Amino acid sequence: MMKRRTGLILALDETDPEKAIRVAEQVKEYVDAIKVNYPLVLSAGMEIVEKLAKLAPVICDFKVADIPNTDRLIVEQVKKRGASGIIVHAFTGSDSMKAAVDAAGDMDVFAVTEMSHPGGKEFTAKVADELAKVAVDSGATGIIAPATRPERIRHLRDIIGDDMLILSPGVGAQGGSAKDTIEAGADFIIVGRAIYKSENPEESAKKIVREIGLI
Ligand code: NUP
Repeated sequence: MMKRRTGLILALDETDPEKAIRVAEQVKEYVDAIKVNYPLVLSAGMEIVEKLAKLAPVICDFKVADIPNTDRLIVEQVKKRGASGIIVHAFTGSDSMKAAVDAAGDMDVFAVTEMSHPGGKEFTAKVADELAKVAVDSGATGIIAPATRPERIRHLRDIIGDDMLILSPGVGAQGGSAKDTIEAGADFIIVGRAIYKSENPEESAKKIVREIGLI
């Protein structure tokens, strides 16, 4: 299970591969992990995961959402590249979730519950409690829950208990606050644009880490 020091995870959605590496180097001492998503991988290729894994643990936010066999094949490929974690959708059901967790072995699996953007309320919020239960039953490491709605983090924490992790995106550009998110029970906050688009990513990361207040 990923270790918490600062409580900050960088969402590196920068699509210029050189700039992405530069930002990762600038902030590596302030983050517990670097999350990569399709924008960077589609621009830089999966080799970027291997490069970043030398700087910090890497979580692949591929929101895997398929039948069990395909989920398994995707997780195996991500694992081969040296990632420490992968994000999957729980709405595909317990068999797909279980296949992802089984294939992950010692790699962390995080299940998406309620999404952080306004549209997240239209569908995901309505079934988030059940999605969280699927995550628990499948043996996932944790869930993704919205920093834009701290009260929902509190509620989802009650469902999953204290043994699983909560990773919360939505701080900064989407309007959530680091402090409120941690106070609501998140273990880690995920921050993208507020760091990689800032004039001084290092200073911005440092400021957020201070606001989280763990170190
Ligand atoms: O519900 C979610 N909300 C969300 O923003 C689930 C996610 N995985 N994310 C991701 O977190 C999103 O795809 C992006 O990579 C990151 C947030 O980035 P930013 O809004 O801080 O720039």
